[in-house]
Amino acid sequence: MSEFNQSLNRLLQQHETLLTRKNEPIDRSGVLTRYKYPLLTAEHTPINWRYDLNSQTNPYLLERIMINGVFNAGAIKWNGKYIVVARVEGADRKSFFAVAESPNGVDNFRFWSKPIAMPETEVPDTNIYDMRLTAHEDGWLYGVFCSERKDPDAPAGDLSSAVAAAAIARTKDLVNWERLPDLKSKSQQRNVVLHPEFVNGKYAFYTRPQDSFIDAGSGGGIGWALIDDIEHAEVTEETIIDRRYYHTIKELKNGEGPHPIKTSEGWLHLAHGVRGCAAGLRYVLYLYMTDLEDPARLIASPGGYFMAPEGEERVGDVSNVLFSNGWIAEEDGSVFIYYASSDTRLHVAVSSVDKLVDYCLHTPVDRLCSAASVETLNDLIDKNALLVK
Ligand code: M1P
Repeated sequence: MSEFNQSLNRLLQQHETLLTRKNEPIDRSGVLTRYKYPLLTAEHTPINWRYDLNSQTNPYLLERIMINGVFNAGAIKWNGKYIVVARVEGADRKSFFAVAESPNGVDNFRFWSKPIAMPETEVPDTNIYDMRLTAHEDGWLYGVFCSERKDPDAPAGDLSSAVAAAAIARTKDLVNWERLPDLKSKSQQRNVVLHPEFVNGKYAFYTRPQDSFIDAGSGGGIGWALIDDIEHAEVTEETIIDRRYYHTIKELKNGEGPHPIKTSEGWLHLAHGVRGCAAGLRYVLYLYMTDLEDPARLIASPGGYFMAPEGEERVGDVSNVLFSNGWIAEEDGSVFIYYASSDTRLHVAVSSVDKLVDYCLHTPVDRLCSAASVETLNDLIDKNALLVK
């Protein structure tokens, strides 16, 4: 066998070993169970996406197209399979979407043969990322994602300023997508999510108004807007349903994760919160709940974070970041939370609707100052003291 073929066989075998590696739960106590291995990384992308497999044109068997990371994935249970639509980022900084599926949701994820060729609007996207999937009651499967374009008003020489908008596409098979016009909004938007049900006969979006590409600024937090026509979606009225507050985990920015899960106690939401610190921005995940009849009315707001970066999750392309835009609620009540760490890799944590709702309804709220935190602690200590006489 030629040296090229030997190297190729070794590469294919190593790749197969990685793809079929069994995952292991690492902590079964508490509100969720993390898993030992990331589900998807750059190394999980197919060999034939990265290598030219022709010995004539690639005699050294080098990667011709390098992948930087696989992260922030939308998720859905589809024909009995656990599907993620991952953000795959090339070494050239361009992100695109690719579908991967697993038989059990915790390992053996395998990419479909080709990435998604997402149609464009008249104004081409420079970068697309962070798709939220919504199987809407209108019968379509929607993908709402961020479209990033260079700021047309940026002064000459400014090659960084960008504009973020919410892009909308829909599909019946996750392969062929119909692109609809972007969500029209007075402000820039990122982390926009489509609610799965009509509300007062309208489409409902979770929004995240922002002053500029990076800065949420006066945006206030996670917003809510009802839309008449999904094919010409426009935010006319926007109310803030989950506010940001000084000296909290979301003081700088927050954003809706995947669409909320409907539970008997209300809509269960997963979101990310951002604060600044000496090490830069720190992204953590938190939960909240809204009313079943009025999904814009906050009914539970547990204080603090629900998940923060741990161990290797802390380090990556953009360190100190946990981000989630996908989860799957099973019929048996279990919840698979697909979260990414440090804009590099995708993980799963498993919990249940019952535990997550219990967490939301019984974790004390953030009372926004140290003295109040001590009071909250002392209340619990005093209640516990009555039990241990
Ligand atoms: O780099 C961290 C995250 O930054 C952005 O999120 P947000 O708009 O809330 O700041 C997004 O680019 C996201 O993809 C990224 O993970």
